[in-house]
Amino acid sequence: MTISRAAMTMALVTFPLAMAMPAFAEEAELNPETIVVTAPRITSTQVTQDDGDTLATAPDGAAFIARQPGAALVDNGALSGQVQLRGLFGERILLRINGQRFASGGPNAMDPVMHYAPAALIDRAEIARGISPVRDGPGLGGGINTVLKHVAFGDGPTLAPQVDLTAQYRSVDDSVAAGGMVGLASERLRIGLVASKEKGDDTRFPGGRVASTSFDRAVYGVQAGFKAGPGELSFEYRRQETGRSGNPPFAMDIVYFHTDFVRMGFEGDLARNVRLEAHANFAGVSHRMNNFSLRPAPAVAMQRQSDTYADTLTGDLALRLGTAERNLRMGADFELGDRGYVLYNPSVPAFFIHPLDRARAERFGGFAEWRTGLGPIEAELGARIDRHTANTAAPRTGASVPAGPTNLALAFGRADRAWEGTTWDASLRLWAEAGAVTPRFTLARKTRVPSLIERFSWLPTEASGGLADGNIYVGDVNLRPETAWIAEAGIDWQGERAYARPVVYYRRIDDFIQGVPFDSTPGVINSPVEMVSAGSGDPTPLRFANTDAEIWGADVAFGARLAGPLRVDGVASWVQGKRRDLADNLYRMAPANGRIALTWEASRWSVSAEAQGTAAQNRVSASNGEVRSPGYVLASLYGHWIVREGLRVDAGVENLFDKLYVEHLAGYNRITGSDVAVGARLPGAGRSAFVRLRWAFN
Ligand SMILES: [Cu+2]
Repeated sequence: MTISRAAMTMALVTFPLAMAMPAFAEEAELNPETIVVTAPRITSTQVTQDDGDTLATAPDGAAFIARQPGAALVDNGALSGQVQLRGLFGERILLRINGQRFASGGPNAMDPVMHYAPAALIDRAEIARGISPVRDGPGLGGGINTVLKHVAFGDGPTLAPQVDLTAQYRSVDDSVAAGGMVGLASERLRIGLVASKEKGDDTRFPGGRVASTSFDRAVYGVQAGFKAGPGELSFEYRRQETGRSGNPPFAMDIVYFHTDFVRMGFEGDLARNVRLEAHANFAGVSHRMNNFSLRPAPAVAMQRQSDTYADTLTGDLALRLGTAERNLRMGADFELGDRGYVLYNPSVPAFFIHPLDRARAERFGGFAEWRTGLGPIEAELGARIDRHTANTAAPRTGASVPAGPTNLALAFGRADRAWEGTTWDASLRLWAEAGAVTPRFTLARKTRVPSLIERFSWLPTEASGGLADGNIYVGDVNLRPETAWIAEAGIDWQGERAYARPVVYYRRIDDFIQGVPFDSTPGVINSPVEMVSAGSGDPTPLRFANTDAEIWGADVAFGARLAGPLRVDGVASWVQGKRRDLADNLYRMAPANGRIALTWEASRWSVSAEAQGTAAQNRVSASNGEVRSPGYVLASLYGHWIVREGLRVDAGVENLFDKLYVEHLAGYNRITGSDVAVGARLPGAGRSAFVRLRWAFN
C-alpha cells in the first residue's frame, strides 16, 4: 500500500541510507507521470522520491507492479505472470530489468520479463503508466523498468560494507524466498554480489490444491562500478536458474530456464552540460518445457518436450546537451534477436519439428528529445525512427513427423520468409507545476513490430506469446506493425491532508494484432493448416492478423489523513477495449477494480485493513472464446514493525475470509487430477499468512 511522503518524514532518528540512489543514472530522469514503487522501507525516517512501497507476497515481479493504478496481473503460472498496464500486456509494454530490454525465451512467454525479477531482489520499479519515453525504444504503451538491489557508491575513500537482504515465508503455497545483495563500496569503487532462492508448493484455494503451480527459482550475480574522472564504468552479470515450475493454463510446464544477463555501461559528463551514456547488453535464454514431468504424464506417444532459446544483444549511445531540465538529447540504439524452438517426443528420436527455426529480428533506431518549458509549462518532445528486419530459416522436421506438418514445413521453406519495415514514434508531454496541483497531458504515436511468433509460426500450435486462450494459432509473414495514437490527461493533486492522482486516457490502435478465423469458412476443414490443426484438437485455428482496436479508461490513486495516525489510501482502475473493425471486445481486459486500505501508522509500526473489490467482467472477447467472470471482494490484514533502524518485519493475512474467487485474467486449467476442473478458470489463492524480514545497512 501507499505510504505518503508526509508519513515518511516523521523523523525520529537520522539514518544515512543512500540505497535510493540510482545505479544507472539515466533512470533517474523520470517524467512526472512515472511512478516509482519500492521494496518496503526499512527506516522510520527514510524520505525518498517514490510514490510508495508494495506488499505483494507473490514471487513474481509482475505481482509487485500489479497493485498500482491501471495495472493488473495476467496470471499464467506462479513464475509466468505478465503485467497489464491500461489494457495492454505482453510485448506491447516496454519492459526492462536494470534498463536492459530482451526477448523472452518461451514461445508462450513462460518467462515474461518480470520472471527475471524475483521479489527478494527488487529495489524498485519505475512505471511509466501511459507511454514510455521514445529514448527507451519503440513500444506501444507504457513502460516498466524494474531495478534490482545494487551497491551504491559510498561517501569516503575506504571500502565500507553494504547489505540488503530479504526473507519471506508464505503459507498458501508453503513457499520460502530469500535473497538480496551484499557489497563493498567507496566513493570510487563499488562491488557486490546478488543472490536469491525461492521454492514453493502447489497453491491452495478453498476447494483444495491448484495442481502444477509449484515453483523453484535461483538467481546469482556480480556487479561492479568504477568512477574514473567525471564518468562511471559499470559491469553486471546475472545468472538465473529456474527449475520445475508449473503453468496450468498451458499445454506444458517449465522444466528449466538457464538465463544469463551481461550489462556494461559508461555514463559521464564529457564537459559542462555534455553528458554521454552508453550501454552494451546481452541476454541469453535457454529453456525446456514438457507435458509429463510436473503434470500427470500422458501416454508415451503423446509426450512432448520443447527446447527453446532466445539471445538478445542490445546497445545504446546517447548524448545530452544541457542541464537535467533544459536539454536536447540525441541517441542511437540497436537490438539484435535470435530465437528458435524445437518440439519433440523424447522417446521417438525421429519425431522432431522446429516450429520456429533460427529466426532473427534486427532493429536499428535513432531518436531526439527536447526538454524545454515556457512559463509555468514544462514540455518534453520526442521522436524516433527505427529500421526493422525479420527472417527465419526453412524449418527442419524429423522423419517420423506425419505428412500434414511435413508438407506445411516444405511449403513454408519455399515461401518468402523475410520482412523489413520502418516505424516512427513521436510523443509530446506537457505538465505544469502549479502549487498543489500538477496537470499533465500527453499526446503520442507509438508502434510495435510483430513478434517472431506472430510473424513466422507456420505450424498451427498454441504458441501465442502467452495468450493462454487454448486456441491454436498460425502466423503471417506480412503482418504490419501496430500503431497506437494515444491521448491522456491527468492531475496530481497533493493537499495538506489528502492526495489524488486521476487520469483519463484513450488509445486508438491501428493494425492491432489479434487472432482471426483462419479463412472465410471457419469450421470447414478445407486447407492443410486446418487439417493439421484439427489433428491437434482445434478444427478452428486462428491466424494472427492486423485488425483495428481502441482502448479507453480511467484510473486513480488517492488517500487522506483522517485523524491522528489514521489514514486511508486507495486505488481504482477501469478500462475497456473494443475492436473497431467488428463488434467484439478485446481479450483479457482487467475488470473494473479497486482497493481501499485503512492504516494506523505510527513512526515504527503500522497495521492496515484492506478491502479489494473486483467487478464482474461481462465484456469478453468472442474471437478468443473468452468466458465471463463474476465479481468478488477480498479482505486482508497487514502490519509492519521497524524493530530497529535497518531491520523491518512485515506480516499479514491475505484473503482473510478464505473466499473462493476467480481472477478474470487467470487462464483456464489444463491439468487433470487437479482440484480445479479441466477447462475451468484457475481460482485465486485461499487464505494466506506471511511473514517477511528485511535487513539492510550501508
Ligand atoms: Cu515454455
